[in-house]
Amino acid sequence: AFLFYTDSRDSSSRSSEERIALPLEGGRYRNEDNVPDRVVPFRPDAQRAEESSNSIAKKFDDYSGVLVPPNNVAGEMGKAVVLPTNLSADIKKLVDEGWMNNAFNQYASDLMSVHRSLPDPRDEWCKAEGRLLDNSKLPSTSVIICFHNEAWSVLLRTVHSVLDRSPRSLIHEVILVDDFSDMPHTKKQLEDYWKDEPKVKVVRASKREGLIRARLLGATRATGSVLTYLDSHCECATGWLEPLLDRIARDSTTVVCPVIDVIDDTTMEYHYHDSTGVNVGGFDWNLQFNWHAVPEHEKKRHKNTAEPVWSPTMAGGLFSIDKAFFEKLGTYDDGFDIWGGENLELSFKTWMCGGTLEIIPCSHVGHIFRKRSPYKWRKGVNVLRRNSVRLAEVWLDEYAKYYYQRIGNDKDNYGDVSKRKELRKNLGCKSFKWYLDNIYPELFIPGEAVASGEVRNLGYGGKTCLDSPARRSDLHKAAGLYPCHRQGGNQFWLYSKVGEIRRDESCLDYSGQDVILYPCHGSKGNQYWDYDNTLKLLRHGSSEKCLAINESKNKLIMEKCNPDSQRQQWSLENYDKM
Ligand code: LR7
Ligand code: MN
Repeated sequence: AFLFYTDSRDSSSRSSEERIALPLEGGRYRNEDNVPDRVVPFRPDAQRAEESSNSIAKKFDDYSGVLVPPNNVAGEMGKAVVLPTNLSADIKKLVDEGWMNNAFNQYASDLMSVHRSLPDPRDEWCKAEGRLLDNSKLPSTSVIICFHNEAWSVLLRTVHSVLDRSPRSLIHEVILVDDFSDMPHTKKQLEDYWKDEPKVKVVRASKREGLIRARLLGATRATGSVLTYLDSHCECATGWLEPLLDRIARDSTTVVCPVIDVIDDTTMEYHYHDSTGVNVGGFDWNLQFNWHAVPEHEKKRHKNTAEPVWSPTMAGGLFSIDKAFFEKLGTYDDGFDIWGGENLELSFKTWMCGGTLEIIPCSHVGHIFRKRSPYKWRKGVNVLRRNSVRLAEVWLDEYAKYYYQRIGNDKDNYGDVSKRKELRKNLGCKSFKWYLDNIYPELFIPGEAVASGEVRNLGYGGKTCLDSPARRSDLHKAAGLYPCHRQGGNQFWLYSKVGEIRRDESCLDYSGQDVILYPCHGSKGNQYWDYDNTLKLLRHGSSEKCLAINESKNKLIMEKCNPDSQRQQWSLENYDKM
């Protein structure tokens, strides 16, 4: 169900891309800034991108390469802005700077109106009479948008899309929380721009707080009875708000998320999911959020695909919650830094402490997904790991160990979580086991595996381990080998009862060519590995060959089984000790 961006399209940002961290699974990162990988969007079908391709580019070709923003004609109806290839050096420079500063094509955004039109992405089902409570019965909401150095046109478009596409009576206020930005346009210029709009308020953090504490700051200033959070690079589509508020009006313990449509980082094209393509949120034992298809047990609860669906987790950035319920749940752990982990915290406690988390297919909001963080992270601290350890300590009970295994059992300093534990106790929340059994039964539980840890080859002194490609987008590429490092992460594997060698939803797979990682299918065949703990061989199901390393120790190969060849011998950590 995943499609991944390729990096080739944004060659204009190559120079800044070189600085990005290559994340290793297991929460370790290859650069010192500890910048995590971006959340990967679920991509709606590629066809639609084709359809709405180049009309704008044609128009721009007439400008002989000189484009001066704001142009205000580009991108209408959510169409792509495709810059001509013959840009003058001056313009090219601006385009490059836009990429550098924002990690998306700011120049393309600047060419569009801050009120640009979008297609109506809603299913017909959503528009039927009587589907929703009357507006007069809905609560109004404080919309909270936190930003750190957001691009001017993108930030304004986010706010205008809220104001332009919501009934005014339902917008109690829009709170812009400036998380200590230093770009000049975020200062007086921003306040001046909104001075005649009483609903828009600007709140400033006095130091860099990070997204999570910035959101809490927004919440303390908000006076509406519902809080709606948005990232600062969104576009709300027609009818986005009413179906969210409708659910909360009916039950104030329901936390709701819109469908997150994709605004292309290069062209600003708005791609939307129709209701048959809605995904729900999950996570893996690395405590990383992921998307997956609506499971069968959930489909069965519905007559129509546009009905609200239960979701084990939320992506984090876009949701509405009753303010009193949010406070009752203890908002966010304010020991979380910058970014990450807070979405799972809120998801787990919503379910475990008496609420419901839903994705509302009738509500659509676009979000610019980017491939790297444009802003600074704290040096020397692995923020994401710290947040995740806090999360695991408080909410995961006996399951926390599966996360710790993935980080080589190195919890590092995660601060004091006693207050958060107390909160959980006072709320009388259910166990994590209850959550897994009832809300996320499809998650693979590592404890059900036969072995867990490294898969070490015994040839050449036994120093080589099975290692996965670092990036999730390298799935389907050959599985790798690397000197054993004993830190979990990319060398952490599970050998399942049914003979899979797996990590999360990926399985070691051989279909006659390279040994690769492929989504687990559960039907043995190419993913079946029979381990003989005496001979140490890993015999492959459908080919009957054995897994081996080549003589240069840099490639996995499949050979006719030969118990005497050390290159075919493997030891599986914790075999039968699980
Ligand atoms: O220090 C910071 N201070 C901030 O105010 C860092 C960031 N921010 C702001 C930033 O300007 C932006 O508006 O916080 C927001 C989120 O940061 P992004 O957009 O750089 O990150 P992201 O889009 O990858 O964020 C996703 O994951 C985060 C994990 O903590 C948060 O939960 C974000 O809200 C979340 N975004 C979404 O859920 C939108 C859909 C992405 C998906 C899937
Ligand atoms: Mn974002």
